[in-house]
Amino acid sequence: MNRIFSGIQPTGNLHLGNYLGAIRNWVKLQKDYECVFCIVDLHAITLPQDPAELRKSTREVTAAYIACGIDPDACTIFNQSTVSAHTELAWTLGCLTPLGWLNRMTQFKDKAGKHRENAGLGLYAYPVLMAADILAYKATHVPVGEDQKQHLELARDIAGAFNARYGVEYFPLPEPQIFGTATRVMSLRDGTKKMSKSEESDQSRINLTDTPDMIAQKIKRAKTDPHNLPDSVEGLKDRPEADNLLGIYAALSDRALDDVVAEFAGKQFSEFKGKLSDLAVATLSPITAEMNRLMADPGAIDAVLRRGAERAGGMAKRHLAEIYDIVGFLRP
Ligand code: AQP
Repeated sequence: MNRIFSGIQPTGNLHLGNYLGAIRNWVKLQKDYECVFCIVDLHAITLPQDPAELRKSTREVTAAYIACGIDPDACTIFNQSTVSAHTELAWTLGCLTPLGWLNRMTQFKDKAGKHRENAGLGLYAYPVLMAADILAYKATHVPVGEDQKQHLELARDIAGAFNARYGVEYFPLPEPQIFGTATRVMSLRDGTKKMSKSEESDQSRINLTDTPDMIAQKIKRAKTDPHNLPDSVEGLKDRPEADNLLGIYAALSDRALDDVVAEFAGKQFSEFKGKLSDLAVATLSPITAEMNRLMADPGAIDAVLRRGAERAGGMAKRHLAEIYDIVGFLRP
C-alpha cells in the first residue's frame, strides 16, 4: 500500500490555511493510504519557542487532527521529537545535500529576512530534516499546501542523490499531492501574503480556535478592493483579495471557483462576506467544539501520541538500520 507522511508545526494557532491546504485533504486520503501524520516539533524550534507554549501547541495540533476527522486508530499520529530516527537520518542525508540546493530555498530567505548571518543552522537545514521525516517512512506521497512544494522537490532530489551515491533503489521518490482550490490561502489583511501562524496580526487569519463572532468580525474587516465582484475567473486577475476570499468560499463549499464566481457576479463584497462568514462558521464551529472537548483531557491526547510514537518509531528504526547498512556503518 502507498504510504503518506505529512506534518504541521506546533508553532501557534492552526488556521484556515492549514485546514484547507493540509488537514482536510488528509482526512479524505486516510482510507486509501497508510498514513503517518506528525506534529513537527523539531521544525518548530528552528525559530524561538516558549517551552510551555510548545507543549500546549503540540497537544492542540493533535486535537485538531482528530477533531477534523483523522482517525487515530487507523493513522499513526505522533510528535517528531519522540522518534530519534528523524534527526539521525537528517545527518546522513545532510552529508549528501549540496549547499547550492539549500541556498535556493525561498522559505529560508523569507524567514531569515535581512538578518541572514544571525539565522540558525536549524532554519537553514530545515528542508533536510523534512526530507528525513518523509524518507524515514519511505513515504510515497506527501500531501501539502503549495508553499511546501519547493521543499518537497528537494526531498525528491535528496532521495535520488542517496540512491545514486550508493547504487540502490532504496528510497521511493515521494510525490507531492497538492489539492483543491485553496492550495495557498492568503492573509485577510493582504491578499499577496500567505496566511500564516507566525504573522503578528491575528486579524490576518481565521484560527481553528476562533469563536463564530471572531470569524464573522475577521471576515467583515478583511481587506477588499473598491469594485464589485467580477463575472469571470479572469476578472480576478490583479485582485488578490477578491481571488482569495472567493477561493476560500469555493474550497469550503467544495465547489469549482468558476461556479462560485458566477454565483456572486456583480455582487457587493458586503453581501458576499455575509455568506462566506456563515459558511466558515458552519464548517469550523463543530471542529472548534471538538478540539475544546479533546483539549479538556490532555492525558487522552498524550496516550494517542504515545501509541503513535511506538508505531512510528518501530517503522523508522527498521528503515534506519537498513540505511545504515547501505551506508556502511558497522553495527558490531
Ligand atoms: N496559507 C496556507 N494555505 C494553504 N496551506 C497552508 N499551509 C500552511 N499555510 C498555508 C500548509 O499547512 C501545512 C503545515 O504547515 P506548517 O505548520 O508546517 O508550516 P508553514 O507552512 O510554515 O505554516 P505557517 O502557518 O506559515 O506556519 P509558521 O508561521 O509557523 O511558519 C503544510 O502542508 C503547509 O503547506
